[in-house]
Amino acid sequence: MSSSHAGFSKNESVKAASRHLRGHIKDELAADTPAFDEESEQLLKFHGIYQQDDRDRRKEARARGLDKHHQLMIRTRIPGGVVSADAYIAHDDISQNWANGTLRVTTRQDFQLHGVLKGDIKKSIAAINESLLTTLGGCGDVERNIMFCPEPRTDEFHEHVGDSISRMVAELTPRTGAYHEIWLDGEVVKSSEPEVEPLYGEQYLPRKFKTTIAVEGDNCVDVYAHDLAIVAMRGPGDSVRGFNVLVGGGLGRTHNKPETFVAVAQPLAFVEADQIVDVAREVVAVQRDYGDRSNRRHARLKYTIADRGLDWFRTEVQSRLSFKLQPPEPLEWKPVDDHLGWHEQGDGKLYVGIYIENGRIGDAGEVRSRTGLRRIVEEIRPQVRLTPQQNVILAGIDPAQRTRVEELMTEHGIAPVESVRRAIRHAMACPAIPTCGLAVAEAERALPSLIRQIASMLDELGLGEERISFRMSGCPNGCSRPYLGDVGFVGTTLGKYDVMLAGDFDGTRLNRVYAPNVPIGEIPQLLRPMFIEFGARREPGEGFGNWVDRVGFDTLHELTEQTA
Ligand code: SRM
Ligand code: SF4
Repeated sequence: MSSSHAGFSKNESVKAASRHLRGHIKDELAADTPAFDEESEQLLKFHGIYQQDDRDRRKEARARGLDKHHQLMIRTRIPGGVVSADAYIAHDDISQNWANGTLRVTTRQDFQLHGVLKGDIKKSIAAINESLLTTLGGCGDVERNIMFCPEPRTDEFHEHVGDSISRMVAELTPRTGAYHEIWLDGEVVKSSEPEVEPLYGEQYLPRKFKTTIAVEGDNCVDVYAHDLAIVAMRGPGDSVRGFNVLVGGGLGRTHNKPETFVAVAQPLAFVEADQIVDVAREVVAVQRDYGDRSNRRHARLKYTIADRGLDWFRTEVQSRLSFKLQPPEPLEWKPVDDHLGWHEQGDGKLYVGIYIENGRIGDAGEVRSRTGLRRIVEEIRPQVRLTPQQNVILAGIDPAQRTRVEELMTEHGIAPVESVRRAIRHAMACPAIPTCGLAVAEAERALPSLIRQIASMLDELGLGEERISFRMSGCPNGCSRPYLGDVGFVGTTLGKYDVMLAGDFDGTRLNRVYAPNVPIGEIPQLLRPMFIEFGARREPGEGFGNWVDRVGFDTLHELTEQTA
């Protein structure tokens, strides 16, 4: 392992000295202070906890000579986004009792709870664990939540893939007694045998690592954004023929730092159905051994592969396996399915995908999705599934219960997807201000108004039924995957966004900056002439991003100047 090299970033020594993620979190937790120190802040991430402050209250605090309003964000790691009714209710309770009254569905199918105070963190984590979920590995330099297409299916194919995912989760979850000791009052391990962390060692990974699993043909999990992307291929009947494996995707970048860049995952290999867990482990292990531990901005797998080459990477992974990697197969994608609305799930039951604006389950004005979902989950007890588009699926509903679910939705202002305008349905924004410390612009609070203006404009131009994706991030880190949509809005400073175009709805191609630093108020008028030209000139069935990519930015500039 490269852990003996000099020139490590500071985080590396914090991890190495942490005794498998213990540090002094336990002592700090017991101390009567509003916040954790810097070292604990880094280690807490591995436990699924981020120390934040309420940015809306910074000014007021400064004016009154007070410290920041410290609070914590908890991220529960939810493989494939599958949540039992009990776990849903537990999270809803925490959101009411100890967090800010909302539950946030993330772009990686997790729940986030914001605004938890230090004094309430331990009971919150305990309640999550009692509901049989964990926050361990929600953040930090380890394998993050493993995503999977959330469509509820009970066939053999899904069962087989589900089993591979469970084994992968077990293999890639950090092994440490620290989590139980700190949060669940587990016994302190005092054995004379040292605790062994077989995969991550003492220093864990150089950086976060993200894995997703798609079902052949459906890219609803945004395969190309991932360090490791796995595509399950169908065989005869309901069998799994094997998996295509892609590596080295990642969307984070930093303004004015050209050494940081966005990259799409590239095809690595095809492997047999029973080989995927070994491949996943060894891909992670190669990144553990060769990833850059001196510069955290250059530490994701995409940089290891850019520096050393994909062929080198394949050879290195191959050398650790007892079977032969086969050449990757070409992939074909059907139009992405967001799995919203009512559907049969193949076992006589129904599921309904419910649109949640920017993943924020809360009670605001007419829309009371928090109370509404809570009542449905308590009464009907469906399984809940969180989608990569920040929405919620309720599964396993008896056809006889459909009317009741619809009644409760209406009563709480939860719109059926058919009445959600397309532009709104296909939009996503990251949390940004006030909770995210890295935000330079608004996102979740700015998009609702902008997207309604855009939706009205599209209606007016007869394009209201078009599937166009709009994704907004409050900084270039790209948490709402803005670089993989038809249109990306990437915050550059308060009130301004790079407008990115020429991606596609199915997330197979990166978009590019069309207009930098556009004030948010000017975005509708920037887009309007493009939509007019798109409506007039596109080929039948051609999507907006594909059309922009085909005509090119130069022609688009000329056309829009004429139209404007
Ligand atoms: Fe993210 C950091 C929110 C998905 C790239 N992300 C953050 C933090 C934790 C800010 C921080 O480090 O202090 C944000 C917390 C905000 C808040 O107040 O809640 C944050 N990221 C999110 C979520 C909640 C956005 C959302 O709208 O749902 C998503 C949580 C996912 C989860 O459940 O695990 C989220 N983040 C993503 C994605 C999309 C994905 O993974 O599919 C990306 C781009 C893909 C990638 O990783 O390359 C992403 N987040 C980042 C980065 C840039 C990483 C890089 O390689 O440069 C950071 C900053 C960092 O790590 O230093 C970041
Ligand atoms: Fe924060 Fe930037 Fe991620 Fe948005 S994209 S949540 S602003 S880190």
